[in-house]
Amino acid sequence: MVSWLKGSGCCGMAELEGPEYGKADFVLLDEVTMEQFLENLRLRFSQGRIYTYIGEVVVAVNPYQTLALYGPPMVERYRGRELYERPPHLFALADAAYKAMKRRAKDTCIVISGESGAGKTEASKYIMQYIAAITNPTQRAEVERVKNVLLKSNCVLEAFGNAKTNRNDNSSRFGKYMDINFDFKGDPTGGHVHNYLLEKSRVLQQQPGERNFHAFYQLLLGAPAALLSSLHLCRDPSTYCYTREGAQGDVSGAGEDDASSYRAVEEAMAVIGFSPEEMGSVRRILAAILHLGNLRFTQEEEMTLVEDTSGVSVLAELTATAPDSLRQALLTRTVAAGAGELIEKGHSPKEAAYARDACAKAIYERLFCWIVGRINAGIAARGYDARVHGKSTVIGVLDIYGFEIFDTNSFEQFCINYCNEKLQQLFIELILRQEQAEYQREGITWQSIEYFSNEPIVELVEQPHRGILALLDEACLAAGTITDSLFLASMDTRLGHHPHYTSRKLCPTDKTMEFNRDFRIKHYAGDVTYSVEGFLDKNKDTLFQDFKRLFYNSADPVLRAMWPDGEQSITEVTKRPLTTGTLFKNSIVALVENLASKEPYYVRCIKPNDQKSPTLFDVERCRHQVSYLGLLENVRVRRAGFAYRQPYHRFLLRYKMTCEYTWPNHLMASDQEATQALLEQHGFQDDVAYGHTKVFIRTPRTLVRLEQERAQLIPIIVLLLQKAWRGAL
Ligand code: AD9
Ligand code: MG
Repeated sequence: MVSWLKGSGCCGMAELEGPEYGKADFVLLDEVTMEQFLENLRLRFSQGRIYTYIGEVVVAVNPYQTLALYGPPMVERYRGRELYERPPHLFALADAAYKAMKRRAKDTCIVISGESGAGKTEASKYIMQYIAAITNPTQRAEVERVKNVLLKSNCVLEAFGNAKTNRNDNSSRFGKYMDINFDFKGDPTGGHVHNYLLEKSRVLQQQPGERNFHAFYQLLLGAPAALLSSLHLCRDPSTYCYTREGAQGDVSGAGEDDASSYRAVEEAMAVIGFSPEEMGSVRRILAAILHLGNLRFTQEEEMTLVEDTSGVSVLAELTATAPDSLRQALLTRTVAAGAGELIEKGHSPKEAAYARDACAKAIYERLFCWIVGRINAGIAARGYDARVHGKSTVIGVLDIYGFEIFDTNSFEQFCINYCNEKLQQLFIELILRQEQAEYQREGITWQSIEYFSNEPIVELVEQPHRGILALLDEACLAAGTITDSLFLASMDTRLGHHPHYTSRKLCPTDKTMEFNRDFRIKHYAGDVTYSVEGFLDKNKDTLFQDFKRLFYNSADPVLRAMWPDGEQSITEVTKRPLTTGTLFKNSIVALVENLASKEPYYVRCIKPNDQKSPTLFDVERCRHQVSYLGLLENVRVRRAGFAYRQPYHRFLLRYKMTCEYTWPNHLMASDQEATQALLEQHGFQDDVAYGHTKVFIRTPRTLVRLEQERAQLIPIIVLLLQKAWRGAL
């Protein structure tokens, strides 16, 4: 009896009280100020309470330590529970998304955001792990297979898409959206991964202290000696230009991890369904990229030559291409000379080096996309017939790069930040829409809320014909003479009036920007100065048709499958391929449409410090993140309507002891009437609204007062119960 009273089925709510625990939900702050928000976050972080709600949004602080928060007992604690019944947790959110999907046959999605190293990928894995743990109670073999493949896919995606950066040892260098399909019983039947903008420039170059993608080191340090020798590789990553930086200093200390990861990835690939031949091709392609990076070009008389010809034969062997064709693709390019005529144009050594690098990036990107496609084939829902099995529902999990402001920001940051603008826009819209939908469902009048709209910033980037991406495409289409700085000049002329755009020319006194190089966008998350250098090149992303044709003609079926566009001849390649910026924009627009069609759940991750310390709470770093994630605004939106809501029976379960009409049990016709009587006795009638199934409380203060009353009564009730017990004994 005592434990029933203490628990009241609402352990999470217990955290709403004591100042020593901090507030489990930010809507309960006395005042919505940045200082109070940060203090609450700090207090909870210092106690290992890394999760806090804003209504149904989970704010998660990276603990940088292993916490006993995710094992089977925790899964059991959250299974089937309502959000507020237990302390805030990712599992509670995953359960809420799962329940909505199962009970109401709603497609749901979980959007995880935050900056690099904030814990997005870890969160996405815990969510998947939870869903895997609570499904398939009858152990159906096919469902187990799907779950296994879904979980294993992370390991493979991380090997090829993650790298060590200065911010995160396992940084995802691509955006990931994974759909998990469920049958009418709520068991996973399959899934699909969408990947976004892999940071392929990393193949060529890394910042000091950073590494190339894990897969290269895993191969070099983990493959058996005989295999390495068949790939003409040696163990030492510093032998290869593309992995040399990553082999410096303490970075190479990751060797043992790489070797064991190599085995784990091989095993995961086999489970997913990669054939031994396919895995062989993947290894050869990785090796080919490393060899390609070591090719050097010289000039003799008028001719450009490859310095070390043995490199070409090794490459030809690994890519299953003819050595002569390979040499030709490296040293020349075919151009259409009009009237269907083709001429061969020799590269200078510099051009050949550029083409080599473009080729290496393209091979890796296509390899990555092929692997994602192969994973998708492995997790595709098999034998699922909606007519027989009922409608399939989906939970989507989005783990995508957060807002980035570096010392130097380039085209990649521009794309990533545009993506974040779009997601933020969606976040505000959906949070408001969701609130509105709930009020409507419950028959409660809703007043609309003023909020900051970042629409003008989104338009600045994506508007057809006038936005930055359109001007960039225009510059890329222009004849060869146009340069990055001319593109900047055209933006200055056409966008100079825009309130969110500026540059040094438009604001000559601002010495934080360089003439002819920088422009600045006033993002919702803060001002970001972009260097225009490389914008044209990265957007055009030219790869000569000669390489595409070469690989299309490869005898290796995997490599060949990656280059379907290599079939076209030069004269046919008249239509320019879409640019990187436009492709990215299209994929993000589609993503946003997809998310908007689902019921969203949000995880907002915060990185407490840059030292990966489990104890340090860097207030300034956190302030910045809270601000650009729009968390205060989120709290305000939540409080502007009704800060708190609860089904009647749960509300009574918790507060019935505070009212004579409801304690120990009410005798009224409905829980709603009893709730009404309770709240009126306290004089709270003007601060509440009664929905069809839930009571809505406008201000947190009312709830706090109820909580205080309850806290005062509990010891008295416990004492009375103990007395009664003793009497009974
Ligand atoms: V990036 O944008 O991909 O660079 P993420 O994905 O936000 O970044 P990630 O999930 O990779 O960050 O977390 C970074 C590191 O923080 C992990 O490798 C863990 O060492 C650590 N981390 C994150 N979340 C947790 C957690 N819940 N428990 C323990 C954690 N450690
Ligand atoms: Mg990540």
